[in-house]
Amino acid sequence: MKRNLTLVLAFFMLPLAMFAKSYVINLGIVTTPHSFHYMAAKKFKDIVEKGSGGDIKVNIHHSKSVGNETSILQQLQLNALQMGVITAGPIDKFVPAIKAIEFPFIFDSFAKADEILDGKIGQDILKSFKSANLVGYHFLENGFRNITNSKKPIHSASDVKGLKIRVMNSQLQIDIWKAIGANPTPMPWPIYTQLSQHVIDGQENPLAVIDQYKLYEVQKYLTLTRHVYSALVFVGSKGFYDSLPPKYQTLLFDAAKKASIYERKLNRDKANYFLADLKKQGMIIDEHPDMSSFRSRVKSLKSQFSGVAKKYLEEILAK
Ligand code: EAX
Repeated sequence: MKRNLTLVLAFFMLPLAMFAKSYVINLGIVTTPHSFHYMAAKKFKDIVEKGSGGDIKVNIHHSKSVGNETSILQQLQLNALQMGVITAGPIDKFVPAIKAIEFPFIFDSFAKADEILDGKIGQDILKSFKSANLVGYHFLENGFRNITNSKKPIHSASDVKGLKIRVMNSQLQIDIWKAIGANPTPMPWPIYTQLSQHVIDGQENPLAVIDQYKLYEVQKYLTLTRHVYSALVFVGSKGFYDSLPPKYQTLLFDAAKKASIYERKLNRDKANYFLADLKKQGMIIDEHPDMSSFRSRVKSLKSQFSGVAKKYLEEILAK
């Protein structure tokens, strides 16, 4: 009798299982599988595929295979891609509020960055992504940005004068390096070739990125300016998010949070390694630049802020 009941139940349950809706997330990043961006995406993939019992499949498209970060954001708006791990810089054209956390020298430690990004200000900025038809799931970490160049040692801001410095596709980043005295050129990542061909003299990125992309082969000088705390964001398509049942909406937020916390730890645990490796690779490193010369040249940029970006920046500076 019991066996018959089991067979009857299996008969009716099987078709239901066959009709369980499945979803595909195409996730775009511009960096290689050696990057922290990729490691975060892989952790996200593992959590989502396991948590959905296989109903959701995540495909990671790395190494700029689906376009640069600005293009990935445009595709997310159209639900042509469903997720991305994107650097905060290029996001500011879509979500102006995020400029507030890209301002120079507002964070002097990882703890301070976490306090703001995981606190009310950061969460409110993430919520504002929906007005750009995007979902801001969670902040993760690129790291503190430092300047490199192939021409000369940079100790103070005056040494930057006239250098062609590549910056991210962000008006704020252009303005920062103009104020410091450089000749900034916005350019999508990656940029190794342009550096090797001396189309540009220098660039600025966290130590992990400088090391992982072997920029020490084409950049002789590194100055530890730590001028901007560079956040990454798990960004999603709002159209895709809205198509999901609530249980999977929750799963994506939970997976993005766990993957972000995992990636921040990876990045921070290796911070000393990257500096040591860059020294070993022969870079000439100024570990104690004249930071007041840099700070004094960028503080007036606050006057360019308006709207919510200004509101959040003032709140951060008041903390
Ligand atoms: O890792 O475009 C950039 O400079 C960003 O830092 C990107 O995340 C490279």
